[in-house]
Amino acid sequence: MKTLPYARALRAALIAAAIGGTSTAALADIKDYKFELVDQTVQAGPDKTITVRLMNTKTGKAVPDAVVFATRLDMAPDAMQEMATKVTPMPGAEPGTYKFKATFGMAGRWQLSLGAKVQGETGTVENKLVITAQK
Ligand SMILES: [Cu+2]
Repeated sequence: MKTLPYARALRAALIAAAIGGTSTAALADIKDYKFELVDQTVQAGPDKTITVRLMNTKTGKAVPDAVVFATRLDMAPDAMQEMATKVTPMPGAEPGTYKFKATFGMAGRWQLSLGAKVQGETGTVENKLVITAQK
């Protein structure tokens, strides 16, 4: 009697593996997605808007409805990784683009670390983009 639940669990696992294998083969890879900046530069100062676009590099199309999160914005490109600023998501972006608000306290290069979960894809898109804040 002890073997029955085990057999059932094993069969369920095999079916899940078969389904999982089929669906991943049919879908794009998470590496086929990347972020790009809509504008490469911002003005230095408080409450500036950053707009990024999430692209599917295989189709060349922007990807709407992804769960996008900014994990960090700092001045690592100008050797000031300890100079970090808060990044706040903002609504109202066009489909496939994602907006954030941040204070750029200093002119120079800022690195934005982004992550995204794409519907129907396993894994996380992770990119770092460099934005130049101008005086
Ligand atoms: Cu700085």
